[in-house]
Amino acid sequence: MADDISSSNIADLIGKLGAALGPKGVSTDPHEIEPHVRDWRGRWKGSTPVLVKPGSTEDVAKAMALCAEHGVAVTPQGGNSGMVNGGVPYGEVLVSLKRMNRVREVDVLNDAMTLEAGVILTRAQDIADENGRLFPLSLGAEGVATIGGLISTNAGGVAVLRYGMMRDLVLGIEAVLPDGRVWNGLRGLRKDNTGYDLKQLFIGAEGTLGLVTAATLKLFPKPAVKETAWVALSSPKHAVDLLARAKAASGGAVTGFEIVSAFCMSLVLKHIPDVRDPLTSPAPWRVLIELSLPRADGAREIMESILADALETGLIEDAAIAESEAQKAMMWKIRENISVAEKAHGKALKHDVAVPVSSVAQFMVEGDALARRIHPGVDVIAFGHVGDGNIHFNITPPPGADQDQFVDKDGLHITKAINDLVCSLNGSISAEHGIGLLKRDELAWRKSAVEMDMMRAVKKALDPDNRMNPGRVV
Ligand code: 2HG
Ligand code: ZN
Repeated sequence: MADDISSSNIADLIGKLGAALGPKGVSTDPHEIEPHVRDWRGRWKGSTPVLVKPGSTEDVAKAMALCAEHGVAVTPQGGNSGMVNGGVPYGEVLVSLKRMNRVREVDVLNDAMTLEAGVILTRAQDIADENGRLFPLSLGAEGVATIGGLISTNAGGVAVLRYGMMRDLVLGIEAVLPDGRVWNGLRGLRKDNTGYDLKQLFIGAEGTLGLVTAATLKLFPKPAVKETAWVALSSPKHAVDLLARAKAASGGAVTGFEIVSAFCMSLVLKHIPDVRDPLTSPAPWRVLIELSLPRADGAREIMESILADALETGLIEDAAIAESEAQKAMMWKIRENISVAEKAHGKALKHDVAVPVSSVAQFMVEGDALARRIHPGVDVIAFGHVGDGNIHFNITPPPGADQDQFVDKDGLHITKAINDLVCSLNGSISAEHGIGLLKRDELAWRKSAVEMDMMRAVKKALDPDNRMNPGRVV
């Protein structure tokens, strides 16, 4: 790795960055840097000699060229809400894209908008809404996550079963390469068969190939109505069966299908203010179902008939349909705050895994038994995106255990066993959070040699000096 971090080289680089980007573009103030070198979950702490805050693509290009000239590595950062230790710097120059938050274009007839990397997801949703369209990506961290970070991690969230992941929502990107060259790939085309689809390399690359500075994103029609229900049921198997029935009975209108265990529910009730369970059922699972429909009339009947049929056949124990926006918001508040409640509860081993939807129930039952057998006393925080086969299967240490010791060492037997189970079901050890540093070593032996060879060849071709977020992913 051509990474010259000698202090005179760094001091020289910082001076040149300051001259090129101006005072707004560079900071060495420890107070300003502090929140950028910790992860959201409070598990990792890194360091950086300098925080670079470019205001434009030209600034990014200048900064990257200077870092290349000085042989210094770079870690890009968006909203810093990641979960796999991918955006925390460990001595690299930290580039935060947050100042780049302009709307470049909204092309309503083309159902597309072009935004800079620092635009926050909720703002992107609002811009679409103001233009009579929907930008469907939605997730718990949407108030802080940025377009650049969401692209770099190929974010998923709660609407993937209908609209896809970020990878499916991007028409074009602009990126700055490790040597400072700018690639303008901001094409708003649905069809473009002109060779390799290079933008896809940058999506989910976690900043290891270059810096995404802007993107052209797909827009969709706004649904006329959303019907939201909260369901109590006895097993993940019933949830998967309910999903299939809901999809068939609604003509594919299911836009959300999220499972929540009773333990998750108890954590949310304990740690999040002003929450109540819309159902009093003692059943061990809850599911949030959301249908998005183009017409208001008849929408309620579709949801009612799905639930009536499921009640009659014993698939569900109880159900409540939201009667107001406030009730819908309560259902989503519970779901979206599980991560926050888990954080308040303490440290946890994170497993963001995917299996085919048809194997979700088997995974959840066997995974639960495995974790408790390997480490008696643990609790399982199981929730997530059943419709995508993506379950968050987080494990908390037994009461009284040293939390750091558990997540960094003792609990790793559980992680190995869970991931073995996932792979035996033809699944993935990272569904939507990425690889970062956390899963890098495991990825290297989980993937086939030929797949790792191809990934390393791509990395070498675009970042020959290994200066872009080195050590992450590959
Ligand atoms: C969610 O679905 C997020 O709420 C976070 O992906 C999952 O904290 C987690 O494990
Ligand atoms: Zn998730």
